Amino acid sequence: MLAPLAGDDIIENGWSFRNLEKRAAMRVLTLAQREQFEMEGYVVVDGVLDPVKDLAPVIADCERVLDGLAEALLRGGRIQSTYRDLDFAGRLIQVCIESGQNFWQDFDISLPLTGVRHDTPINVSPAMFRLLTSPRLLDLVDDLIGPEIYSNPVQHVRLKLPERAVTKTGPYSGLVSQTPWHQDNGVILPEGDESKILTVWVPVNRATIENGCLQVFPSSHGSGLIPHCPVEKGLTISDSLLPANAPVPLAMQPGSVLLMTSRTVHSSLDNRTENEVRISLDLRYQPVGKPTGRPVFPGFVARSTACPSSVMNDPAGWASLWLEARARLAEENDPTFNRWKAGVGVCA
Ligand SMILES: O=C(O)CCC(=O)C(=O)O
Ligand SMILES: [Fe+2]
Repeated sequence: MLAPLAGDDIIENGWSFRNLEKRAAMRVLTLAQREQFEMEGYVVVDGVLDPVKDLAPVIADCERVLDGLAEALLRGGRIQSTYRDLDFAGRLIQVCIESGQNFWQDFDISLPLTGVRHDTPINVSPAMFRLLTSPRLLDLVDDLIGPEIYSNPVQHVRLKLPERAVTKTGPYSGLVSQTPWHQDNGVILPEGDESKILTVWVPVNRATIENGCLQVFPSSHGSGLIPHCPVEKGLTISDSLLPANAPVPLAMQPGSVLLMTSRTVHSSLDNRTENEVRISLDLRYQPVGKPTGRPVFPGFVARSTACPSSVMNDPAGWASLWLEARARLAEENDPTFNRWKAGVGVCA
């Protein structure tokens, strides 16, 4: 509880009127939004981020990564031009189709779960750090989990490609295509089960039913962790264990944010467009001091009133944490990231 400020009018439970007003002013979610989150396990909050101030730098950063990729591919004779005149989506699609490759890892803000090498690309850039630590996002998180906020390392940048640009042979990742039904709790180790990890899904451009927006089963978060099975795209819940109600697709505008509990069952649709790349970040935050469920990857304190000096403010410090993890993982055997085995129980 906040201590009353000197000179405040004290009311009987120890709160001052001024503090109560201050707390009310800090609330970001409306009562209806908070109720929806609690009852249905998710809520879309509009107008959280500023498309120009908060999201345009993320797109510019992806353009910078694509510049580097296109130049390297041109030098290697894999493409005929760097396609600098095309917009981001057109250029990425062209580069993928012509080179026959997809490039999720170059843009991502996490390492892969297997086969980390000393030169595995990871885009831990200042622009990405600024989005992860955006005060507007953290105010929203603060409203649900309180002011001691840890950035959980289960996080991604996803560039969902139209089907025609997804490679049919060679390496492939769920980060560029449809995501199967799962709970985020299903993709971490059991030690994080009670950590109250909040998923924050951020569309960077518009997410539509056509280009592969998310869909959720409302109120699917109440019955605990459902068994998941390893499949080509990662982990999924088998059809027979999916909730009986109807899923809801969540078309979203840039600036809006989806908040989900770690037990909410969700997936994403196929990108059925010809020319759109759905760009999004999925981030996770949890109270400080609890296991993340992915201990080999680094998180950081994003906000703290109890210990302000513990907060990571430096983009380079954040990048170093990931580069150190990469150096360590490149020398080790692949660690275990989840609890599910193919071919046993419901996965047999
Ligand atoms: O963006 C997607 O397609 C899937 C995202 C997801 O599963 C998540 O944010 O937890
Ligand atoms: Fe997810």
